Amino acid sequence: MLKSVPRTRRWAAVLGAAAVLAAPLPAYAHDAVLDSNPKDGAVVKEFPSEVSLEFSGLIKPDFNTFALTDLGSGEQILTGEPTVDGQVASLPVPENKRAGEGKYQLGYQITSSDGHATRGKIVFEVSSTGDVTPSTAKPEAKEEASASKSQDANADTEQTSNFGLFAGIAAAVMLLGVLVVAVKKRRDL
Ligand SMILES: [Cu+2]
Repeated sequence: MLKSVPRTRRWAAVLGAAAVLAAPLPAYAHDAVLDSNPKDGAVVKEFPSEVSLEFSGLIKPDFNTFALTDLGSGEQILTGEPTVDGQVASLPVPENKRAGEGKYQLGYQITSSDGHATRGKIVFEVSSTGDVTPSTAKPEAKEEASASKSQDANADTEQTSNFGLFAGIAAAVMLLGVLVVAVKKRRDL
């Protein structure tokens, strides 16, 4: 297959393979929620005046949304674009939006440091019985990659980029084969 290919083109392929292999691999680890206020699963006495999420990477400033939902009624209390400060995104809750006792969900979609949309939610409860801060509860961070399992329509971003990654690896492997053939041919000369 390579016999008809001019030598210079063969070496161009080899250089291409080297470039692909030398290129830094994209980060696999997407940003996750490290901490939040309120914490996921927490029971608080009063509705927080501000909700915030701390992510594992620097949040990109665009396309970030928070949504507070009353899980009892299903009603959305508040949506808005959070203020981003490094790894922390926060949204103030106006006094007239601070609801009473009940269970609430803070849903989020942020653009994580690798440029992918990251969605997820935390839940908390407002109850006069007192504060309970879960010690082991981890915020639920749902990356697009895992969301694809649940056939979520919005999971396209991650799948597309993963496909690009696999296509890149496949191309690198193919070009590596070209490199091996080229080296073998040289040795045979
Ligand atoms: Cu990602």
